Amino acid sequence: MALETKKTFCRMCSAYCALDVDVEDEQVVAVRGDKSDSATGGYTCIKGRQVGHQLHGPQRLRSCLKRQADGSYEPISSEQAMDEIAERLGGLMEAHGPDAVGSYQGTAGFFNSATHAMLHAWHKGIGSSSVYSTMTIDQPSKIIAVARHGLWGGGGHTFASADVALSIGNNPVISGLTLPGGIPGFNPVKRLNDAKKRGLELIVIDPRRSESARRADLHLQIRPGEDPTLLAGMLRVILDEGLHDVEFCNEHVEGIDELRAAIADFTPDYVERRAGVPAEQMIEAARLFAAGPRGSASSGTGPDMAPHPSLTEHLISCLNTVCGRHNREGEALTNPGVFTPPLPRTAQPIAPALLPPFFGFGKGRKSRFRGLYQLFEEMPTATLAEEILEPGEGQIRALMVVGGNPAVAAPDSCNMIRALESLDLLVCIDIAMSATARRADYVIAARHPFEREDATDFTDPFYEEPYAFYTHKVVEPDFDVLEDWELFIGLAKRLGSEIELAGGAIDTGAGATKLEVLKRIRPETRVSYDEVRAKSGGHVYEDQVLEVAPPIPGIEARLQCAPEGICEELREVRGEPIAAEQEGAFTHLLICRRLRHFQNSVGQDFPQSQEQGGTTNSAYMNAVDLEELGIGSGDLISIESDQDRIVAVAEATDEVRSGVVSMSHCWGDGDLEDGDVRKSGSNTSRLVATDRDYDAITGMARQTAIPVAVRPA
Ligand SMILES: Nc1nc2c(c(=O)[nH]1)N[C@H]1C(S)=C(S)[C@@H](COP(=O)(O)OP(=O)(O)OC[C@H]3O[C@@H](n4cnc5c(=O)[nH]c(N)nc54)[C@H](O)[C@@H]3O)O[C@H]1N2
Ligand SMILES: Nc1nc2c(c(=O)[nH]1)N[C@H]1C(S)=C(S)[C@@H](COP(=O)(O)OP(=O)(O)OC[C@H]3O[C@@H](n4cnc5c(=O)[nH]c(N)nc54)[C@H](O)[C@@H]3O)O[C@H]1N2
Ligand code: SF4
Ligand SMILES: [Mo]
Repeated sequence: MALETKKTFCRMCSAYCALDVDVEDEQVVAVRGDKSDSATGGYTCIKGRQVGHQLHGPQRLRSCLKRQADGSYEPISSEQAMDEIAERLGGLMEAHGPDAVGSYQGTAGFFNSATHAMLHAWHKGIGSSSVYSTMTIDQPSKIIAVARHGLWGGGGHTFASADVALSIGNNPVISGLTLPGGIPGFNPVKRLNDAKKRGLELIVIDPRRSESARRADLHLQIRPGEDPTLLAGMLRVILDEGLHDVEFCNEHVEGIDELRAAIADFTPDYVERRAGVPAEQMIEAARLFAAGPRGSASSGTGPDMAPHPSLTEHLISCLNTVCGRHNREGEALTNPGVFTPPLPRTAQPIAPALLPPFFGFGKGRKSRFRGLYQLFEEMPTATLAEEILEPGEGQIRALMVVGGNPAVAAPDSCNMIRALESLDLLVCIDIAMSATARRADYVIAARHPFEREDATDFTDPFYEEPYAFYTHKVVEPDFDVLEDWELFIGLAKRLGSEIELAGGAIDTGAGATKLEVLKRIRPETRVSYDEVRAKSGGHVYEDQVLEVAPPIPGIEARLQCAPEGICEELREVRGEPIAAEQEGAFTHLLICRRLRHFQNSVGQDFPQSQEQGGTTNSAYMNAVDLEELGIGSGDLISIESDQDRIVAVAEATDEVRSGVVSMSHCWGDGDLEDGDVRKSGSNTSRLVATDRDYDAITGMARQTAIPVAVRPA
């Protein structure tokens, strides 16, 4: 067959780079960035360019598999697999109730436009609320911040129009992660360079001189985990010096005086002692940010994996609000969303009480652990292993893993592995034999993104323009695979349960096309799926740009600077001993990071990624520390936390200060013991405890700034 070039977008990370893909005989033979695409402009990374390997390489799952008594796997048809799985799920639910059936959705699940909604609808249909996802081991505190602070109807300042951007523990140059107002992950270097050319001042707060920090005008190299202290100090400077937007605050904000009192003791000297940022530098950053006049503070995973993440995120909201970084009446809302409902966007606060139930916390089903509750209609993932292992009412006995790899991703991963291995039934739908799949009773071969239709609905709010892309399939596999959500239709049909979506029920007997499913998930969109689907490639729907409307009269809401819990937690933080001044067994802090060549556990087996990025997740440390330990780059070290110990390969870097170890996650092949670290890396999640040092609202474990002792191995 002739060579054909097709347009699609990469779904390996949330940068969703637009691609031109050469296809011959249903094989991807070449992948290039689509230069004509207005969102990503031809940008791709080394991971995305190896998508052909991910699709057609020897590791690709080409059949569903069933685990045999001796631990080996035999191929099984998807129909037969669903028959058997449904039978076992039915039996377990009859014996133990529906909550005994749980699910965990991972990152790849979010990159399939239909999976998240279908998974939730399937769970509602069987009556089980045991839904878990990466949302609660990633940045749940961002949603909690909205729930406590409230939201501005007219949206916040975008990066494109910013004079200043404050980026806290976010490295979009590598991660591609876009957060509102932050450096866009879509073609990040170009967007950052363009912004700097027009005068943007970039402030980065990061313990590592990251690829983004290197490009900053001001880099505050904070001690890991001290963001609440530093941000409280910056807010104090802004409020003390009267640099805030007094008019906006008087009209729309509540609790500033209480906040002011709670941060009074976060003096520049205290911040310097505790967070390791020189007082003058902190003051300069506060003044620079407040000067604006446009621009936002935003954060990534760094501060959200550290202690007090929900407090940190609240302080970030406060920084934006007291500086009035919200669009006013008549200003342009450059991206109201394309796949969002056509609701009015008004210049007024939306009070927490008026937000949809999704934002609620501290209610719903109560976890059996740590007094935690359901969040975002899910249970907190930091409790999943315990919910599986602990006998009693609500114990999970069957788990469906969808586009995720909890064996290496979950906090306290050894406990997670024990939990996965103890299940009555583990089903994993994946495109390859992941560390989790290798423990499953049934492995369902999933459709690869290039074998699916998908839309940019997941990234819809994050573009700077009303951009959308609906991709058709690039290739059709000649083997038996399912889309993740087709598994749920198949199981619902066999169990006789329903799948009810916002726009109506799915006929589980007849099945549905992807387009039908998407329309039912989001029945009201600004631009219809049909219209977006009819276009080849990505498109900007310029007529969707809105002017922020006048406030709806009669709604008296204010943004909250001191909602319940905030001032108390600030005082708690202020009362803590200064970690840097304590003597103890733990001499270093291990921080999280992303690696250019790998996406969590994905890509560790890609040939070019291995060639350029290696086959391990090195422990990056300052050369002074290595010398003190008497070890060199490439030597094995032992890293011990109060939870566990791992072996890792040390690597010298001048990007972190003495006392810091920077190391990526999701490596190590799911070993309970030290595996071959040089060949498969080591799993930092083994060092993470779930039952100490967790966020009281989200249960988020301390996945960065982990106190560790480092020794030669
Ligand atoms: N210590 C520590 N722990 C962390 C983090 C950290 O920084 N430090 N980060 C946390 C964060 S932010 C996250 S998001 C999680 C990641 O947690 P997970 O999402 O659970 O981990 P991934 O490795 O991304 O798993 C993706 C899986 O999906 C599969 N896959 C790829 N494409 C498809 C597809 O199209 N369909 C299906 N069905 N499967 C597919 C891949 O083969 C892989 O097995 O880890 C968290 N854990
Ligand atoms: N190449 C690549 N891209 C990815 C991924 C990947 O694994 N590889 N994973 C994807 C996923 S699941 C996610 S959630 C996103 C995450 O996207 P980002 O949040 O941008 O992820 P990182 O690049 O790890 O950036 C986090 C930064 O926080 C810093 N940091 C660590 N601890 C602290 C702290 O205590 N305080 C502060 N202020 N900073 C701290 C780290 O040094 C690091 O530079 O990336 C996604 N994109
Ligand atoms: S940054 Fe790389 S992995 Fe992410 S979408 Fe773009 S090409 Fe794919
Ligand atoms: Mo993530």
